[in-house]
Amino acid sequence: MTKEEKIHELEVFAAQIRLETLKIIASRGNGHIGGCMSIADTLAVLYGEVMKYDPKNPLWKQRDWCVLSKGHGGPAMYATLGLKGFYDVKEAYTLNDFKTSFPSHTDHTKTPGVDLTTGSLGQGISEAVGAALGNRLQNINSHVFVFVGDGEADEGQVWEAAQFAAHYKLNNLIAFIDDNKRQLDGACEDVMSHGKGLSAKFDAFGWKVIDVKDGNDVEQIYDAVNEAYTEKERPIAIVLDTKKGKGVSSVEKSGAHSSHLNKEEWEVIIKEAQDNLNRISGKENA
Ligand SMILES: Cc1ncc(C[n+]2csc(CCOP(=O)(O)OP(=O)(O)O)c2C)c(N)n1
Repeated sequence: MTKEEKIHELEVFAAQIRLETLKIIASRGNGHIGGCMSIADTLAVLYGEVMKYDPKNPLWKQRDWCVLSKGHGGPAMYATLGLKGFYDVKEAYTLNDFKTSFPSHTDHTKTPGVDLTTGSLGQGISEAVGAALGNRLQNINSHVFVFVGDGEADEGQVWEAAQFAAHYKLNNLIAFIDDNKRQLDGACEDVMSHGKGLSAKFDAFGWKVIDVKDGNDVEQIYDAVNEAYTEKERPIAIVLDTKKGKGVSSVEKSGAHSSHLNKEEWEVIIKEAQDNLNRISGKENA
């Protein structure tokens, strides 16, 4: 397969993740569309190409790990894992129901393939750092990937984890910083500015930093991961310039953190995602 064909396959996968994520959230009626859509392309690159894992053996010791420190992106993770065969993706159409295996925030004890439990912002990156150190101490040759939100990066705990990871030279840890410029209450710049920016901060903490100009472009994300793999000493922060709600035009426009939609509104955005999938996969003219 050529690189061009692989990239196209990943674009299709990202569109499938978006569609399934929306169906999962729609089953509940409300949820974090914006923060799920901004990470769909990176999840597609990870689970479509980069990561080693076994859907039939989610706890395989040699696997790569993926931690959603911004745990409210759970539905995007459930769509990805379901599409890759960890379970039937339709099982996740029980989002947040009583006794469901698919809570709104990712929970290792409930969902096959979810590597760590997250949801209290700031904690997931600390858990990921521990996993990376633990895997290294066991001589496991793998990577731990972790998603951190730009709003989440207001949490002091993120920077304790960053300092620790640099000190222990955890080059098996790759953090994706979902720099979508928005958090729950509005623009990150207005709520709590990151000063010179998240790239400068991770650099100051001793990480290798890779800036991705379009964090919703699978090829740029894929190239960034390959560059990250060449780093021998430092943990790596891939700072993704993303769009909150990417692919859902109404949410892109509003920047909404959590969306409560009525039946008609759900139909409109699910149709948009289905149309996008058809267009990208080339089915619309078939
Ligand atoms: C410690 C903690 N405080 C508050 C929340 C509630 N909360 C959930 S998501 C969110 C905003 C996070 O913003 P960001 O990390 O930028 O996420 P994104 O915009 O990518 O969805 C907040 C405040 C939480 N989950 N944990």
